[in-house]
Amino acid sequence: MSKMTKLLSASALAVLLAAPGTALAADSSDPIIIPTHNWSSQIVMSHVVGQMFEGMGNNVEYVSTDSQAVYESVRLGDVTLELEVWEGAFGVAFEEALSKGGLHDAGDHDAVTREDWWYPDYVAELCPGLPDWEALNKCADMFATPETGGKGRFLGGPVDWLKHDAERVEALGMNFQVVNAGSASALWAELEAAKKRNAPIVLFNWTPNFVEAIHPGAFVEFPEYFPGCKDDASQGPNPNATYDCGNPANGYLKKAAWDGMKDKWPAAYEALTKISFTNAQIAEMAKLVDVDEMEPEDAATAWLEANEDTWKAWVN
Ligand code: TMO
Repeated sequence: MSKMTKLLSASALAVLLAAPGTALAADSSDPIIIPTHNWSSQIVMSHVVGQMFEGMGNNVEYVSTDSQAVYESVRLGDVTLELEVWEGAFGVAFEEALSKGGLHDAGDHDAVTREDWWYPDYVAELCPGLPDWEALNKCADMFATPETGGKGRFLGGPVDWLKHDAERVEALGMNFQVVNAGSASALWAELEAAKKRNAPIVLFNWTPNFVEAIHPGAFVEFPEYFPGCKDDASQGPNPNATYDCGNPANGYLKKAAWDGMKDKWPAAYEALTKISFTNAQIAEMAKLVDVDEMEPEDAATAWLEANEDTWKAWVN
């Protein structure tokens, strides 16, 4: 056996020893692919975690991805993980992908979430009986616009968020029409404009978000969410329809990972399972962009500098 061959077999052995699943395993130098979407906290959080991974010596790439289709991408390993799985908007897509296999639940954030129809405080004076949905429905004509004919306008988010507002309107027999905003910033612009004129508005909002620190308001109370609401017509107030309920008022916020992440990037995976952001931290991430007008990358760097005690515990 030549010296060269011996050397080669020694390095082959090292590779074997460092195989996935052993304590010696090092993260792959292939980039960890992090999907970003169209709301600020998710983009900032993605860069926060991406910069953490880079600090651990990993390579990271970001790819802007549809927020429903992303679960199929994680399942197939086209992207490596998802940092904000909101129960209200994405519970159905996430669980569908889970049942097909290829991705898994990588743990909950500390944050408790809610996503639903929402109005700024002064609207309660214009429409007595709020936050009850039936009271809102009685005021429907007040929310009408030329675009919606005689029906009230519900200003929904971009179409890749909640897919089933129209089904809910139908299931509950509401005199409303869903109009989707093109972007999150379009929602906030319409909110500001309505507020200046003291005009009725009901729009999609969520928590944690920067909005709660600036615009006092409340979620509309629909029939309470129950498991089965979204797939079993016989349950709920309308025995012939699904989606006859509100979104969960205490929804989860999960992380999801491609099954292959654990073996390919074990150290980053270990950190991912420990990551857990609070409501206040997520609202702050949104604020850095939506109020302070920072670029998401810079907001992430600023967040990491201000919160070392939080994240250093996750990467060691
Ligand atoms: C998906 N979102 C957090 C905007 O509701």
